[in-house]
Amino acid sequence: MTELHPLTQAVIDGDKARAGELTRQCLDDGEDAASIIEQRLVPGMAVIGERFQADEIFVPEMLIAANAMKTSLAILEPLIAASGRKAPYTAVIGTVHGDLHDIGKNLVGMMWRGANIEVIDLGVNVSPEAFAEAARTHQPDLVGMSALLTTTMPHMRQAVAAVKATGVATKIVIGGAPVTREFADEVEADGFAADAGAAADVARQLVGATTAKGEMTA
Ligand code: B1M
Repeated sequence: MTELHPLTQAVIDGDKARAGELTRQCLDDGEDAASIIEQRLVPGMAVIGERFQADEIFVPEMLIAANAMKTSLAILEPLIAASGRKAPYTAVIGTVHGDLHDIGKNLVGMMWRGANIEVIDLGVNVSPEAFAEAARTHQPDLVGMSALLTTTMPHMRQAVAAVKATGVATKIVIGGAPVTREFADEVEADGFAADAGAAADVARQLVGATTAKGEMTA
């Protein structure tokens, strides 16, 4: 088995202090911020996603890994912003109207960031109109919607319809504990993911299949 880079391993281990230290070391060694994200951090989150899907780890470990990656990103993002380089893909994400649950949505957002997608987080209780407005404003490659309550799933249907009505060429991914693939088909979402690891896979498939902005590296 190929040995992982120490920074990749630090993300997998959820070791925030080491992730920060190794990120600075990579920069000192002359690696550029975008390569550190693509070659060191993204592979770590990909491993985490696979382990989560295989039930080898659970939400706490995933959050801990996500926080280690956040520590590293906090160092790198200002450098990337200053260099004018952008992640090749953009997504907006939110929890639908009437729903205040955001832990799962935040995990999906983090996995998407880990897959080199810029994520604009609309927060919770997002109305169909607000999703549509965000689609018009940001022209994202992806729109992600999360719902945790059976009572808020109907708002998801309205939100999908509102985004489609804008005519923006984007792909809509939905998920959340009560959401099923059947429901996603019924409301004509483009993708469904049962968990955050699968959400990263679905995102890669959808943007990879429909845009020509570059290769996803995860
Ligand atoms: Co609420 N709650 N809650 N709650 N809550 C549930 C969801 C519930 C199942 C608990 C229960 O009764 N057993 C139940 C819903 C029943 C139903 O409708 N089927 C419920 C209820 C009823 C309520 C209230 C109505 C309670 C009340 O006030 N009477 C109320 C509603 C408030 C509102 O939203 N309007 C309420 C409130 C809350 C808190 C605020 C206290 C808190 C939320 C805090 C927060 O999110 N900041 C809360 C919590 C914590 C839960 C439970 C315990 C945990 C949810 C969670 O964070 N799970 C939950 C019971 C449970 O799930 N066991 C429950 C961890 C998280 C990582 O998983 O969010 O499923 P999850 O996300 C997963 C996947 O679903 C998927 O990936 C994630 C990672 O793998 N996923 C996506 C999620 N979004 C995705 C989007 C994608 C793709 C995948 O693409 C874009």
